[in-house]
Parts: sequence; C-alpha cells; structure tokens
Amino acid sequence: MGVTLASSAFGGVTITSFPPSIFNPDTGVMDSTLGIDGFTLEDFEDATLIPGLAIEFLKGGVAGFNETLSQLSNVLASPTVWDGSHVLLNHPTNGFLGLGSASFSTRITFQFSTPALSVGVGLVGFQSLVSNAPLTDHRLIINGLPLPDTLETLAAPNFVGHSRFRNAYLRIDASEGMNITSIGFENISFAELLEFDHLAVQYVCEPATLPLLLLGCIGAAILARRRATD
Ligand SMILES: [Ca+2]
Ligand SMILES: [Ca+2]
Repeated sequence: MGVTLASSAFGGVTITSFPPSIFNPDTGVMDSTLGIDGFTLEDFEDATLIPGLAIEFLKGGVAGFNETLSQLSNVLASPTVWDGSHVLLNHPTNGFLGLGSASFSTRITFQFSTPALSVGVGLVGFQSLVSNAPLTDHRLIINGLPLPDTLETLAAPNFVGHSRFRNAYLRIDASEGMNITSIGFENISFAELLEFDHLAVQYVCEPATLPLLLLGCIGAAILARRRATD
C-alpha cells in the first residue's frame, strides 16, 4: 500500500506516503500498516505535547507572528481526524473560530529536541492546486532543508488534495547515521489552513535528562540498527 518516494538524495531521509484509504479507526491495525508500531504518539486530543516535541508557527508579513510552543493553549475539534476527535491547526491558538481566512501560518514546524529516527504524521485539509478547492501546493522542509519538489509531487499518487478530508499519511525515516530534528510544512503561495493528526515519533532514545545519557543512547541505537540490518 505504501509507496517509497525518495531516499538519501533528500538530506538523508526516505519519505513513504500512504493514501487516505489507509485510515482505520482501529489505530492498532492502522499503525501496523503504517509501520509505526511502538512509536511515541501525539494524538492532539489535549493541549499537552509529548516530551521532546515543540511546534513552531511562522508567518511573515506585517500582521504575522513567530512562536514556538512546547505546550498548546487549545486543540481543534475536527470532523476529519486520524485519531480521536481533535487535530492540530497551523495557528498558535489552535482555535478555528474568529480566525480570518489569511491568518494561518505560512509554515508550521515540528521540532524534536531529542533526535528521531522516524516520524509519521497524518495530513488533513491541504487544498492543493489539483483538488476540490485549490489554493496552494506545499513544501516539506526536513532538518531545515526544503525538499526540491512539492509535497504533492513527492507523495503522488497517494496524496489527495481536499479542503475537508484526509490527504495522506507520511512516514519519514532517517538513513543510517542520520536523524531527524525538525519537519516543516510550508504553504507555497497562500497561507491556508493545514491540519495534522496522529503524529508518531521513534526517538533515537527516550528524551533524556542528562546529555551524557543521551550520547550513550545514540551510540546504542546506531549499534542496534546496524545489527538489525546486517
Ligand atoms: Ca497530547
Ligand atoms: Ca486526534
């Protein structure tokens, strides 16, 4: 079902996309298909983010904002989800009502203070140029590096642009010796609504309190992966 789209050419990551039809309200079944069993999950059902995760909302222009939050003040109740009944919205308030049509982030970035080996995320409401209500295509930015093609191109044919429905689920895996510290989604030509859900992270190790423990953990994780691939 999944399609492998890109490999080390993109800053040491492989991107795998899954179509909206992969959704299953039984997340255990869905997670097995997505290859995210055992990952740390952020379901956005509350305003508390999992350890190691912060979210940056970036908007240029006169009336813009630029905020990085380690906790949210709100979450958005949504008719279309990848789990539960709430999602993350690309606005720092995470409240849809009262927002103007052009008040969304130009870019939203998931930041991992503990490096990750793999990250998965479900997308909703991306109004791509080929869609039911076209507004803009989108760019994926991994570890600060913008990928050369649009998200729509990278994730084709599994990506479905739509104003209200699920678009695709993405799993981004670091190549051996690499890790993921941030994943950003950018509106290319129009700051439109973006929704995210069922964020799944496989950290190099659990967010540690001591840098020395973290270093040891990274070494152990690399060794473990070498053994697994030998
Ligand atoms: Ca949460
Ligand atoms: Ca949810």
